[in-house]
Amino acid sequence: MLRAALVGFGSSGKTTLFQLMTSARETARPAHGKGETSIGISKVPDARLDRLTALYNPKKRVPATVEFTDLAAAGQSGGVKALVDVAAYKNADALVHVLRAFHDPAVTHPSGSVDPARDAQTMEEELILADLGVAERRLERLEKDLKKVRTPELERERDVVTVCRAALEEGRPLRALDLKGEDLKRLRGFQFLSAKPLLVVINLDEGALSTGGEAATRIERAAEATGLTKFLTRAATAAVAVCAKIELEISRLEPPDAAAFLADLGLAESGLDRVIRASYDLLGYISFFTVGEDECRAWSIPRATPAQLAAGEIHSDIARGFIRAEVVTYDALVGRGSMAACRDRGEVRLEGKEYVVEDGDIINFRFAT
Ligand SMILES: Nc1nc2c(ncn2[C@@H]2O[C@H](COP(=O)(O)OP(=O)(O)OP(=O)(O)O)[C@@H](O)[C@H]2O)c(=O)[nH]1
Ligand SMILES: [Mg+2]
Repeated sequence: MLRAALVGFGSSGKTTLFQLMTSARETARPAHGKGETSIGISKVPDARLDRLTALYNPKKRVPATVEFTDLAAAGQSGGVKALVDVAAYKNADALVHVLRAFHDPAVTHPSGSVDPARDAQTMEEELILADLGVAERRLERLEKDLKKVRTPELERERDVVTVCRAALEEGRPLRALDLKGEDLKRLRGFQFLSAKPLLVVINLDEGALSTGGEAATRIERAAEATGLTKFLTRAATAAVAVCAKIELEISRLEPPDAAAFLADLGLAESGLDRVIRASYDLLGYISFFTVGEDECRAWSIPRATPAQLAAGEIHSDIARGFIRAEVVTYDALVGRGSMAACRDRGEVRLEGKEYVVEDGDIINFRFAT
């Protein structure tokens, strides 16, 4: 499951977005007081799962999920340093920076004025500063350890962390570094915040969202208007525009009314759909499906995941006892109408554990217990 953590200055709309993403009402207590975190689950909308469910009429339909973490004023004056210690932030696959671009005299901005480009820059600096602290502490330790025993592994780690520290000192986030393979693995344990992919959610005025045009153009225009363009060209950074408050209100309407309101705003999809899709694109996540009369279910995995690892997403026993994966494409299954028909036409492939799972694959894992 993908884990995303919301960061952003006070009153930028984090909790509003959290509620929009997780349909949290009374069920999950949103974070208000300082230091309080709330964790919620978001169901990933997927028309393919709807179609498969219609085909199998299973007892259960289980969508893929994304976990969101919300913390009050996550990023304000030293707040980011505190994030380094919160497990949900350390373990997040991606950070979602909720950036205030809406104007509302009733909602005070902690810095006194609405300036998204400044806030984006400040957040970046805070993430970098927090990581710099982690890197420096680690280097001190490593130097001490290296005085006792010299191992190639310790030396290599010191070299990599030194490269990181240098980048951070120059004000560069670690996600902009081109680290590979073993070095990337060495860093994973530190859970550097500036190394995580960053999705910027621009929280716009209602009016700014409805100025028509394609969603992509709208985001570009918003990014330009808010001085974010330079910031967004960095590696592993993407943006999406929402109007959290109005979209939350819309999401609580009956579906036909909600669709009509979205259309009025010139939006083809809900805020939930857009933010989730942007997160999947940013992280390069794809979905595969398992189907049957008991359950039709979507699973999400990073692109280029081999079959055995994908099986582990379902259960470690299935990965361990992996024999073969029976694979059919979504289009083939929906086109033929049943697994049996696909089998008759030789469209069900038998794949080994190294097979790279494709987006939309329908998989039946055969395994030994
Ligand atoms: N006008 C307008 N108000 C918004 C929007 N999004 C959020 N708000 C309002 O701004 C206020 C703060 O929103 P929250 O979602 O609580 O902000 P937050 O980032 O969680 O704030 P902290 O938890 O204090 O850090 C609330 O009154 C929201 O209703 C928006 O898009 N437009
Ligand atoms: Mg909040």
